[in-house]
Amino acid sequence: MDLKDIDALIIKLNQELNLIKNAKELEGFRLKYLARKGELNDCFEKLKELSVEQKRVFGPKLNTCKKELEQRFKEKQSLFDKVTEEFFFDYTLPGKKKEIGSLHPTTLTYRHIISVFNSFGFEIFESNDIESEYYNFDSLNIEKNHPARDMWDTFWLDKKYILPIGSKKDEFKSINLLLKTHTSPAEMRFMEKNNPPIRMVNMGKVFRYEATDARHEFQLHQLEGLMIGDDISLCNFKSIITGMTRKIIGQKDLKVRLRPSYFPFVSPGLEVDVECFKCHGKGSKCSLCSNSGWIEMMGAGMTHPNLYKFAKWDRYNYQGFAFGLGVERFAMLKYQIPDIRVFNSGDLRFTKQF
Ligand code: FA5
Repeated sequence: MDLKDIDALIIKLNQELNLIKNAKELEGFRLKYLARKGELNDCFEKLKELSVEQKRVFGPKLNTCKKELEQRFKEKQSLFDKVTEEFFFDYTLPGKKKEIGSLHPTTLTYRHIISVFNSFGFEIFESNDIESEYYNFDSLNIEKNHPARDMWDTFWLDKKYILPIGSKKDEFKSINLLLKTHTSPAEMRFMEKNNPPIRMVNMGKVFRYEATDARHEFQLHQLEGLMIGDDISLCNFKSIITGMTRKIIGQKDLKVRLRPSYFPFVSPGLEVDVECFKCHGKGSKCSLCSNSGWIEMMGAGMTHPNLYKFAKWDRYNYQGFAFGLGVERFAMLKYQIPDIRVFNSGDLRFTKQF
């Protein structure tokens, strides 16, 4: 290597750098000279072949040359970045529209249902998704090993993962926990803290270990209602529930039917059905109502006096009714949605319609 060659290279590189007009050319320059396999690094490789005296002369010269070039490269690069930004910013383009979300139909429906009950003087009570076996079953008059427990296929929880903060491990060993299978545990939790007259609604997520179809989901929302006093009758229940269902759905002449059923925490027990909106009660080849012409909306009945004992009330001769309705079922009816599985699908084409 000749000292003159290096001087010539420095002059050549500076001239090339001056002529560069855009970021693309600048990148080409970097790859050709400054990159790891670039020509400037080749010069450093060649240094190894020189004598010690020559290295003392050429080494510092090459280093200074590289630093200067890198500095000028950076200056040019920041200039192009600025120019590119300004050049490509088109002030005439329309602005980006910010998407505004909307409420999920389940939320819209339960808010609507709650507001209707609220206007009738029902107070709102909140509860947890995780419940104990006692509140979900025992305190609702559902004895251990009673076949009625099979009505709710249960997700039991492994206690080792969910010990509440501050709990003593041994004390907790005796409590079986589960994802609540219905909102009825809220009845007992409320009754333990309040005395009649009672008018309460509770909204919650419930979980069931069961297969899905057009009417069934394994995670759904229920709304529990409880009204207890001295002379609340089944007639009161019928008129309140029929009136409210028609009001919530928005159809004055909606066909509502009460049918006998069994739940251990009510006596007598009932189920409330409405006419299927898909087949209009005809019940032929209908996947929604399984050809029955009716869709079940809620379980209900007159509160069982045993519950007053579990709540440790001073006397047990009160009368009242309770009900647990499926919020998604109400939403299906209100918005004519023929399959419950779309609610949790996360499909924006569905949710954007509300
Ligand atoms: C119950 O859960 C009782 N706790 C209701 C009750 C409350 C009875 C108070 C008496 C007194 P059932 O399992 O039938 O009952 O559910 C109540 C309602 O929730 C059903 O009528 C239906 O509207 C809805 N539902 C039940 N299971 C599902 C499911 N898998 N998917 C969607 N909705 C459901």
